[in-house]
Amino acid sequence: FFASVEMAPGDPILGLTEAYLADPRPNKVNLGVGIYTDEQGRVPVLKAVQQVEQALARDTQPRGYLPIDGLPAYNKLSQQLLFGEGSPLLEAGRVATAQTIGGSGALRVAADLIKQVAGDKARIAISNPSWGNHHVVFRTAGFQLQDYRYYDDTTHGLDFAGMLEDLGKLEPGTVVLLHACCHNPTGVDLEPAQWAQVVELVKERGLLPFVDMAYQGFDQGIDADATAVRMFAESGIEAFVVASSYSKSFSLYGERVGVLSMVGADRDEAARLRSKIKQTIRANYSSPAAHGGQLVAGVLASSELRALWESELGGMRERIHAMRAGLVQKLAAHGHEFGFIQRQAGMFSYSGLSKPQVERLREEFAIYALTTGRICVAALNTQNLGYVADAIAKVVG
Ligand code: PLP
Ligand code: TYF
Repeated sequence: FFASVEMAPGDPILGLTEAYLADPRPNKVNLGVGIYTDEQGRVPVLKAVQQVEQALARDTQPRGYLPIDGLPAYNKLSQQLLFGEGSPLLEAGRVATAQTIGGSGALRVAADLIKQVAGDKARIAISNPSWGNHHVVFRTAGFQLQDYRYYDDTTHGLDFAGMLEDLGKLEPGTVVLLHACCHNPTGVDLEPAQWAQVVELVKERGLLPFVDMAYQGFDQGIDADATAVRMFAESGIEAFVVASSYSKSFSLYGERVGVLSMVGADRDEAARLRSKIKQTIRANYSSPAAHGGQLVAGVLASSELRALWESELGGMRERIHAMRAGLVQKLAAHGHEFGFIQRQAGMFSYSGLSKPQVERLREEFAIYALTTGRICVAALNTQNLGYVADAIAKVVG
């Protein structure tokens, strides 16, 4: 039966981690995968999360199924985090929200649902470049894919004119995938004034905005990083979609904690959307995982733990900023100008390193980065920073 099955290509990012793990050199550094590690090089367990976890372990709960759309408290608290407390959209009941299996699950559930509605006309425009799984998920769900210009490799910044021009040519009804903040893989984001222009264009042209927010709180803070979501909410646009993730912001990668929110024109449309979201989840995996959802909801529901989480999240954000500044400064001391790394945001930076330079980093220095030049600056710490900067200085000559 399976004799004709061909070998599928592996995930390039996760494959690089396998190579890193197998590397015996003691000074190795993994700047490949998008995982935040702390000063000791470990994936942190947040204190706020630990407290909820200990409470859950003390009063052992029965392990029933969650509802199809997840924990009600998780969904409600997530809505407030995304749209802001007292958001008129929430008051009007226009948002259908479900707990999903990571941000990836939110992307896939929404993709299946939108494909069902749009049929053969399902198209999506994705930034060039973007996270590779965006293409995989939407292509697999049956979408036609298009690129829009985004990154300018001469400035290591945004090609905003190109972006507007490309978005302005899309067929009405096209889905536009937008990274809310901390763009993966470039680290290049829009300023609020640029968001305002994109929101206006999307509205005029009748496109469906689909905001992917996997890094809320990793650049400037919970509210500032949600600027795009808040602007779409205030724009008068009738329909948009938000896929979000707590993998990074709660350091709960393996617990698969994500959120899908679909905004409809009114309460009735949102109720129909909610029914379709549930139908789609049922057809994929029945219901989400309980443990991670309880951890997040437990933190967000307690004002004390929420404050503790916000301060821990702030600590991660500040450490990333410090590592960006440190890398730029150390490279400058070698006579290399990398100031753009400090203008980029979040876990990633498109470093401008070429494929041969990245290969030299790996072969000569056991420093792993993606061949596109993407580095995860959240994997730098004061112990490996000097080594990485010296190595980069050597390969750029
Ligand atoms: N969207 C983007 C842009 C990402 O970088 C990631 C990365 O992990 C995700 C979505 C998916 O998040 P999750 O790990 O929660 O599925
Ligand atoms: O881009 C990254 O590194 C993260 C982690 O299939 C990731 O988003 C990478 C690949 C993948 C799933 C998650």
